[in-house]
Amino acid sequence: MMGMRFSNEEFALLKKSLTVYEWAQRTLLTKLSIIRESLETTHESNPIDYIHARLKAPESIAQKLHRLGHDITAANAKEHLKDVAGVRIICPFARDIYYLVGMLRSLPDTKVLLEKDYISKPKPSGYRSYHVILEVPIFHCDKTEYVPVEVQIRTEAMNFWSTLEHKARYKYQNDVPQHLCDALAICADKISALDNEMFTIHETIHINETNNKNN
Ligand code: 0O2
Repeated sequence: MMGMRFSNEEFALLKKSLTVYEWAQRTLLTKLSIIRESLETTHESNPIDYIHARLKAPESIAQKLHRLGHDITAANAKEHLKDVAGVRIICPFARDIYYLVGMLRSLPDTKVLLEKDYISKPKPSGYRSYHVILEVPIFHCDKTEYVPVEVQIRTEAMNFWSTLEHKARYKYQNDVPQHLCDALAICADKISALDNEMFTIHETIHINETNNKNN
């Protein structure tokens, strides 16, 4: 267990670098809240329901470094982990997720480092979400540093599933009994079907509204 923690010296270094991640996260959140407000005025229904942000806890950073086979140091966290700063965007429908990904790609001076589409290709667990790792420029101490922030974009239904599955993995320390894995995988498919059905209903309502306006 001791091997899975930062030494005091490394912990002090990590705390310093966490400040930079926090600045990057805050900068991105400001950009996203401006996008959200602007969409409020231009779209009939906002493609962003809400936004949640978290910095990975030092214990989780240590566990992930250990899992990946790296020494638990602040330098390794910086080099190997791209999700120390995380932002989660919850959208009404899957279509909105792809729309927002397009927006993230167009953000000026923010680079896209990596994209993972776990919606068109869900993980074997059933996990669905779209991940974009952005590099946010932060000017500090006379230089610009590009700081990674992982953005996870998903629907409320995908988030509901993911939260429960995460809880199961935490409770069983990543060794979730097979019958629960199977039940979760079935729920993931049902949730995806539900998302599609809700979207169809939404589109029907929208078409009827438009027809009524035109008549
Ligand atoms: P936390 O507590 O959310 O920060 P790896 O983590 O090794 O699978 P990688 O390359 O870091 O791989 O990124 P990946 O797989 O794209 O996903 C990283 C994050 O996505 C995870 O961070 C989770 O938040 C989420 N995620 C990915 N797969 C699953 C899954 O099957 N179930 C759930 N509930 N979430 C998932 P952390 O560090 O695991 O956890």
